[in-house]
Amino acid sequence: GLNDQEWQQVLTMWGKVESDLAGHGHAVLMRLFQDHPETMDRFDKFRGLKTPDQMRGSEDMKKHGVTVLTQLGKILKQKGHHESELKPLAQTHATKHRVPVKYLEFICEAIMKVIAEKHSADFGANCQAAMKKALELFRHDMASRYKEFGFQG
Ligand code: HE5
Repeated sequence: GLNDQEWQQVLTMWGKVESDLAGHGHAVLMRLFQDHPETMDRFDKFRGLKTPDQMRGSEDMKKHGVTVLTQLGKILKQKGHHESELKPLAQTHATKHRVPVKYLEFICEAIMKVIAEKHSADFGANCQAAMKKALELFRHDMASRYKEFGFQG
């Protein structure tokens, strides 16, 4: 797990993400789809988006970015005691959206990259390490839940 100081670093940084949740969320999805185009296949809604310009202009993508980061923020704020927030998320992602664990890793990488781009001055090595740990914990616990729902992911 993370210690108090690490959680504080994570949540302080998340406060900066929340200053423009839509901008960060949209950038995260753009980055995810650019680095790993196969992840787009999970989204019926985004199938028509072919070019970076179309993605940039998509209100649906912007909206979904807010949805994703809002939920992740709720989870991070539990500082590891996130069972009740995680369970419904794992359930839909395992049984309905069928999002493999690998894709969760990809989106966490995209989140790290977007924060690094937008907040380079405030995202030093310690803070990066803390955020990485928090996202790894999230993924690890999602993966264990996936197994309970019978999704090997
Ligand atoms: O499951 C839901 O609520 C519990 C529905 C809305 C929702 C989705 C849908 C939420 C709150 C999240 N995602 C949150 C979330 C946090 C983590 C970091 N997601 Zn989610 N997703 C939804 C992630 C990670 C993640 C990675 C990938 C590839 N997610 C996805 C994919 C994904 C899809 C396909 C959907 C349903 C389709 C949709 O809403 O498209 C606009």
